[in-house]
Amino acid sequence: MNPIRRALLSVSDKTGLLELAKNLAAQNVELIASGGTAKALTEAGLKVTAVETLSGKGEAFNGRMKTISFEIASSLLFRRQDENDVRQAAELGIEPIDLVVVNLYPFHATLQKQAGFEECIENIDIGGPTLLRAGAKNFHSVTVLCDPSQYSEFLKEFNGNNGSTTWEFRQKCAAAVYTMTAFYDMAIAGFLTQNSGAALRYGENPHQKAVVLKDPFADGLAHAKSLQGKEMSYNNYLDADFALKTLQDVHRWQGEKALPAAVVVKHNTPCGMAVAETPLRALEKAWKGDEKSSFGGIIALNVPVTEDIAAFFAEKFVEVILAPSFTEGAREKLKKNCRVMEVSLKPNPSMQVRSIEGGLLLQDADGFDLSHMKTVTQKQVSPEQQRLAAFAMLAVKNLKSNAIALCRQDGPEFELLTMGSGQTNRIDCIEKLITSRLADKGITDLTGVVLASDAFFPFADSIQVSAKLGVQTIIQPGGSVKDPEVIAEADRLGVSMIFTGRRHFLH
Ligand code: 93A
Repeated sequence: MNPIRRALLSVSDKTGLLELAKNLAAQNVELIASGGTAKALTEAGLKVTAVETLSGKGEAFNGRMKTISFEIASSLLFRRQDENDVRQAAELGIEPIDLVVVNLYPFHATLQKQAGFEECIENIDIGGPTLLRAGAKNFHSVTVLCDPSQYSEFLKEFNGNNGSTTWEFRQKCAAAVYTMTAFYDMAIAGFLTQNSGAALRYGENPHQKAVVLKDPFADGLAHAKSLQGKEMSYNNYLDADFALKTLQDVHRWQGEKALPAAVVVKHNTPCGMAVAETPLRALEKAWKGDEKSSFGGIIALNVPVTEDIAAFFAEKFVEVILAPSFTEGAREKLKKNCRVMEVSLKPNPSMQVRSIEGGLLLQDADGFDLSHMKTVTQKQVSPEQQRLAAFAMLAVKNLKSNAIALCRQDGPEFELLTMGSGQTNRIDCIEKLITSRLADKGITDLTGVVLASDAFFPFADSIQVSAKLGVQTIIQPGGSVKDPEVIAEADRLGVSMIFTGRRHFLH
């Protein structure tokens, strides 16, 4: 890239500004700046071009218009490597700007100090993001700095590359700009949603504020139609999300000839799940997955909810029912408070976002692929049992790690018998949760049952405990250094085992 010749500076936070500007000026870079920034630079004895020299107009509307102009945006946007753009820029009298140094009005700090509504609105920066986003789009030729913490690295680049920067640095800066404007806009969106009366009643607990931001580029639960009942709460959304995703997995696993399926979720945990010949049988079996917990649960069904199905809930308390549709009769029959939502069974390929302190984690959704299933033990697994094993794997995929699921089949019907999840080790999951839940339910015969684990067994002990319970078939991802030992133990105990090659941690 050519050396930086002209820089545009417009900063609210003036930290590090003078040192940066002095370094630029020392290399004969022209400094163009907006009102307050220009003042700070001039006072330090630096020569500055006022931004209005380029835009042709001074600040207006009490600062709402400072840098927004055809001329300035063009200086940032035209493609230096494109003959036509270069010719057009010359015709229009547009000179390139090679460096943008902007940081935004302190919207977050304004919110934090609990300023009034008008002050918050005035602190929505429009010109700053425009400059940054324009420069970032053209990172091929433009360097964009949106935070004082970037200045020292920039100066190293600038001084080490004859007054220029590397492509890698510019691309990294461009990504930082779009990250910053995304978070900036998210804060504004949260603020306005909260103020517009569209906020949730509260967050996870009554003292926490919360909103749902619907991704306009996706559909799915956040956009689902709420037909009746109380307003969806923050926790309802989280649980409903688990119920729907699990149901969508079951639906995919079933393929074209789908039987009725039902999922019961409690506290982010699918504790009941069944496929049966009638919706009522599916519901009954799913409900009995963990009868103690199903009370107050979230239900997802893959069939239209009719009056018959609604009657199932007459004596039961459930928070939310999700289904592709509901008949009028069913809606009348369901309790008034029960939240009723129409959802699609088609999974949404949107990005998964989780928050950590000071940031977000983004990842693709966890896809379900059992094409690499293979039996690794001497004892083989029949095709029928393989189908049950796949069902068990999809159950465990939707449980919080470490997770174990036990599933059984009765002809065309499948159900989650019991599960253990959210444990810090796998052996406790089987020894404590699974064992006590089986005892609770009075189940002693596990013939035909498949045990699924979301991740590999690091030791053979889980195999021993499972076999002691009577488990004869296991499905797990495999991939442990101890796999040979685990397989040998399964062989010794006459247990059959399938490896899938795909782990399903859920944290
Ligand atoms: O109100 S604005 O959105 N309108 C603008 O045209 C504009 N251009 C830059 N705010 C604008 N800015 C922001 O002003 C910058 O992002 C920066 O935060 C601040 C710098 O103003 P000054 O140089 O007058 O101190």
